[in-house]
Amino acid sequence: MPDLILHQYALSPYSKKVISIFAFKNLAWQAVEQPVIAPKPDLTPLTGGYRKIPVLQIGAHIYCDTKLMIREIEKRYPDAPLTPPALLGAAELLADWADYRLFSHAAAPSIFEIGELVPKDFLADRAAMQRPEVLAAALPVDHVKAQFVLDLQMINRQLEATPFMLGERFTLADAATFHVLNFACSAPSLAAEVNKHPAIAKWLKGILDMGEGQRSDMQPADALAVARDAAPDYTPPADAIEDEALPVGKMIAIKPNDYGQEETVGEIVWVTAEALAVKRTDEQVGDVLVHYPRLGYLFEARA
Ligand SMILES: N[C@@H](CCC(=O)N[C@@H](CS)C(=O)NCC(=O)O)C(=O)O
Repeated sequence: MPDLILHQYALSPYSKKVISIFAFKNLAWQAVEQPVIAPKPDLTPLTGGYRKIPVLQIGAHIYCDTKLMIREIEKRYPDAPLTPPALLGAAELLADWADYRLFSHAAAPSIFEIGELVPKDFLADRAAMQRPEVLAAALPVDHVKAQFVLDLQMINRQLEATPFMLGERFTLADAATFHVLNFACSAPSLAAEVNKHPAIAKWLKGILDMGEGQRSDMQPADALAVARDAAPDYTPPADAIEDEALPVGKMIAIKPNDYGQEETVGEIVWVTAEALAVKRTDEQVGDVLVHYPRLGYLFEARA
């Protein structure tokens, strides 16, 4: 049975980012279908609260946020390396732009248009994930769509010059840009905008044609059993640091600094400059080690 378990759902753009990397590396992985809206009773025993999708599970190790899970996949499966070291900084910066800024321009107009494809309570669920001040400051959907069209021009300028976002080969920058544009294409008017650019359409098709790697399906209860039957490895990584603000052994609460601010509470096991891992114990799955990136997350001491 493959070790990689991805908790995802078919409409989830960020899941497609990770799946494109499974495809690129031709990895075997198990797909667990999670609900599109909260509650997620077969996910939160693993994360302790975090509800965003996807979540990567490897035994009793739980990885939140795609930027962290992709680094972990790269570490564990170094064959067919994803991004050459000389392009990694640029790829991570571009991925951050795609995940946040490009996604923010694609999300509202797409959801506005594909209303019938999403569950009845979807809009209320997503509105409840936002901080009220963000909702109050929401820009008109036509303006946001116009920004997306401008983003396409920048992407096109690159893809007319090189086959991939950073040159001759697929990297993290492609995975991140791909998941947003692929999602946007589920809305007919945004797909029409994308298809005005043959270089983008060709690139998108090339990534879709890579497939999904060796995918098999797993029941949520079986994934919980995998976590219950495994023991986390608490060994700190070689680049672990001491950080006065995040002392090992202390209890902390972790939550995203943008939307979907459900907390994970756990005991700090190790910290690096860019990530940390907390131990938590759950009645269904026993001890798990939950991993978070530091970029994009808030940490608060707990008694
Ligand atoms: N920064 C996160 C963003 C993940 C994210 O926003 N995922 C969307 C779905 S693709 C989500 O969780 N939506 C709410 C939900 O599924 O409950 C990451 O990179 O993993």
